[in-house]
Amino acid sequence: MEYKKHLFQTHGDDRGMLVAIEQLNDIPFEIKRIYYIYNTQNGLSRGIHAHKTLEQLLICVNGSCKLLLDNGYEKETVLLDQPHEGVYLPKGIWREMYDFSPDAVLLVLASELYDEADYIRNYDAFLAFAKEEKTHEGSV
Ligand code: T46
Repeated sequence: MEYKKHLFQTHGDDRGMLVAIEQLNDIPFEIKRIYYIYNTQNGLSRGIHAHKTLEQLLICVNGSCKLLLDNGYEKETVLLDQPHEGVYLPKGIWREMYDFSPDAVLLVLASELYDEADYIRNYDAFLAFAKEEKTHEGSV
């Protein structure tokens, strides 16, 4: 699977902890947008889509949640429960976020501004996209 876990350096002292993330140094893209998700209702899932071009880094800066990741060929589940751990998602990964703890804050760094046209929300359309991408990779 094409996602990548990043363990960021922590700067700790007797006051507590600090994590710094620099675009293109710590993550492979320029950050154009930041958003965060919190107060997620118990038992609900978010995401349930893929992106055509967007790259993102997800960090659960407080609490925990799970990610179900799917590239059209294989699926993996990732637990996010460390504020210094991020998951980089390239384009073309179907994602579902679920099992949010009540205190979960999911921070997302994104490579592009918000664009609804970049979303693939239909699973069959996503499978067709993944197949097309794989065919293209094979021909390069
Ligand atoms: C993703 C996962 C991890 C905006 O107006 N601007 C934004 O930048 C975003 C992200 C959302 N919105 C609006 C669009 C919807 O009316 O906020 C509302 C909720 O967005 P959405 O249902 O897409 O949220 P999630 O949690 O299902 O998905 C989000 C991101 O949209 C998506 O890119 O990968 O988090």
